[in-house]
Amino acid sequence: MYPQENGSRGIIWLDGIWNFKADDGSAEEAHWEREFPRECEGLYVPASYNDQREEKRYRFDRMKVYYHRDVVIPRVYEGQRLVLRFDAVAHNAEVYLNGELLCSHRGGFLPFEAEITDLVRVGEPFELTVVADNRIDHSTLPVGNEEGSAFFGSDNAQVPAVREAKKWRGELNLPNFDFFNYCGINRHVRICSTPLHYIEDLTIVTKVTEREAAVSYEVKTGSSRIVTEDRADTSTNRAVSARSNCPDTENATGTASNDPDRRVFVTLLDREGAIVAQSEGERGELTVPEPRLWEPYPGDPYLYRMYVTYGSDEYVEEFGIRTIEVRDQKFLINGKPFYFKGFGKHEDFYIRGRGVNELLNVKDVSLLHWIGANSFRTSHYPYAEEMYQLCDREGIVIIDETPAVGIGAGAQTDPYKTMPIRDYHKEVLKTMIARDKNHPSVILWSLGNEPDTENFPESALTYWSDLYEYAHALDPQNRPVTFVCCQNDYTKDLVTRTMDVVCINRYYGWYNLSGDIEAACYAWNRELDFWEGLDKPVMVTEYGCDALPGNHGVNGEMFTEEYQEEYYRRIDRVFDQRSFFIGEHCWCFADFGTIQGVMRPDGNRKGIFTRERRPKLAAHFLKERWEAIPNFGYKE
Ligand code: BDP
Repeated sequence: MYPQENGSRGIIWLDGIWNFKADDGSAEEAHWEREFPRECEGLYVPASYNDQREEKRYRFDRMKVYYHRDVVIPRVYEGQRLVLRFDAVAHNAEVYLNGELLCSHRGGFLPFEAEITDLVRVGEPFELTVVADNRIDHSTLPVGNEEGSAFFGSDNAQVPAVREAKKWRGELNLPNFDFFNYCGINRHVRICSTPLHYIEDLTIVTKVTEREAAVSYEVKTGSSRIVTEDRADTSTNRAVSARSNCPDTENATGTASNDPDRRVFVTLLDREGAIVAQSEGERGELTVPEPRLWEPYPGDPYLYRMYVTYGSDEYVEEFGIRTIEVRDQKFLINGKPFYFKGFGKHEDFYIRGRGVNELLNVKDVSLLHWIGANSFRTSHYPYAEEMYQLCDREGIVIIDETPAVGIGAGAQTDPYKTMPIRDYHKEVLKTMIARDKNHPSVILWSLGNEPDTENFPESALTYWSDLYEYAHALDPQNRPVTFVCCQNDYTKDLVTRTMDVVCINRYYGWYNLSGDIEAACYAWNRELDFWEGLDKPVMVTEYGCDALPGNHGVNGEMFTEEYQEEYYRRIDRVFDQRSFFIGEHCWCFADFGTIQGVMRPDGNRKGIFTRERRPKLAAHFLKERWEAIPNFGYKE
């Protein structure tokens, strides 16, 4: 559950300057987790470490880095359950408390936590060390390239000297994806307090009938391990004093008890704070007469609040009432056909790298409103939770994507057989859905981006169908599920057509048919003829071209702002001719940092905005276009 500060819960923020040192090869032997070296630097958390200092290694090396700080928990937290929560550490992390391993975590984009109630004494400092590993390979998501070839390299392995040089160079950390591998403690670190018996999870599902909505909820409760575990052999004052605050330790089962002090009460409030309905018990259904539905901006993204109490614990969740359905080649929100206008994005900015950036989120959502967009995809990983909260509130629709990007290693090897990611991919999907399930802004799950589906179509079908079924089974709201198909031979691909929405990334007029927008339009038409024959709604989740800001030309050649503007203007006309075509996401919202390479002058420059968020020429065209396209009923 997202951390909350309220009458029963507190937060100790661990953001700020931490001690930092990159492994120089001696960390393991010298046990830096126990004995943090005195000679170290101060680095800011939360943010990627890569661009904070001028050290070349921080940008290029494959390595572990160590973070360290002292923490004191104020005495006012005595008797509370204490949990250390990391919103995201990229990619793999180990956390040590006073030199002892507390927990480890795989994957850089989802939260993890560990209870520390009985491991610390309030009022007394303890040491926290975090080891973050930036290494990517065939077992990680996103996938790293083990073949030693750069994503945007011009390496010609036919040349003997090149082959030899690569061998000589040895292991490099090479992404099999097009964004900079920003790493470290990228999101907030907090110690969160709750009462010893606490609300562990809340699931909300809404159903709308003609005049009312049924809001069903399920509350999971938990108990601190100091009251659930046999702690007879523990002699710390901490545990003893906590126990004495808890009269019924014998009854600590992890579910709500019959004790009237530990029952679940639920109150549903409207936006003004007026009580709409109330209930008691861990699960139930509340009725909202004449509900105000959550609608994407410029409609009203109306949010209700569910206030839950359990014993002395309380939690408030904002949620929306809205329906989602895919039917007759349409994507329906609240029963009305929705047209997606927007972008694929990145979490990316100067100096902070992939670090959580709420200020930038506000700016980006403001720019989405300005340009008339209504949606984006969290390409290519789950974003920081604060962004989803903002989008719930501002009425921006989200396609929520797992970090499964780069599954494919060339036509020779079947990635579904050689990459050990199947179970891990499922685990990531599960955690993402568990994290984001209550957000009204999330309307479609994306299982991954641009995997190989062409060279090993049968393997691919087995792999993705399994995940597709799993996502449907996991999501209490049963949202539609998709994955994003890359520019391959779509006639060979068997997977894309099995998804609820066909999502395609296409670069006609850029990587193919380069510089020829007329031919690009022709290719688009031919391909859309193919998709029209299937009974699925289709949208483009990426199309675009690099434009260097300030680079102009009367005849709009590649890399000019004019080319980018004309590309969108003409291709969008093709989309307008097709009724089953339900949306357009440009690639990309803003320029972003990526691995260096011959096609990447200072990053990927396909942004409609520059990296500092200034509009390029195409932004003005899109604004005019999108302001004239309504959210609903565009193709009616
Ligand atoms: C697509 C990828 C995206 C890239 C984009 C590009 O999904 O991550 O940044 O191409 O080449 O294939 O700009």
